[in-house]
Amino acid sequence: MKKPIIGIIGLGTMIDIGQSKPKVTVLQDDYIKRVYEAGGLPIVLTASVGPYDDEEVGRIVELVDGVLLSGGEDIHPMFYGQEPANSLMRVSIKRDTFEIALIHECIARGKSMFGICRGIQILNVALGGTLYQDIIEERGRGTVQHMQRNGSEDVHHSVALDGLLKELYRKEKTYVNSFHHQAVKDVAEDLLICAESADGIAEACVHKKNDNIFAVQWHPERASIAEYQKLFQYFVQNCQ
Ligand SMILES: [Mn+2]
Repeated sequence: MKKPIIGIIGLGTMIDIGQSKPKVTVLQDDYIKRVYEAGGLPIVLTASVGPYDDEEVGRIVELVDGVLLSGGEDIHPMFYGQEPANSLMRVSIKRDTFEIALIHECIARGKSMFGICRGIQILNVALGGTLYQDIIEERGRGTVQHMQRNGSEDVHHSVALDGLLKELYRKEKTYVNSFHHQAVKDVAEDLLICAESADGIAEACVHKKNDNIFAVQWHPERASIAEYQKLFQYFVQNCQ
């Protein structure tokens, strides 16, 4: 069987290379490795140029068998009808624009998608949902800690599983790592929440009409945990 080609979105940033500080597109190797280990062929997509027009986005989606929506910057609240709050961190309007177009194009062409961290948030926003710009600011300090201080190989808070995630994991509760200060607030109509933290934050979702489109709020790419790799295997299988 031919290996599916998986487009993964890189992050636009500045890095130090010797004496210069060029703007580059970077992508953590963890995403690339996990996709390859699960049987996919990873390629990096970038929002450093553009905005791409509809035809260009269409050509990119034609080329890939699935898209991994990776983690990264905050999402600009203009895309869900809000003004930026003081707690908002670095954003990339170019990347938001590209990913929203990509999500609609993937849905139109029946391509698989897997969202991680920022990925669940952009999927929700693209489909009409809203976000907490900052969980602590909007929900208070009584919430679960979603920005863990220990390493990403360690799991941190529990999640109650339902639907797709309950089926994949064959249990009702598990522990995940957590590195986010934003989260899904109003869930888009087409999405179904399938994991939730103890404070009621949406931690995973699946598209109501296409279960080949799903996303998690944690970082399964950062640790070699069998449960985490199951998500990549499910995604890559969907892409075949
Ligand atoms: Mn969390």
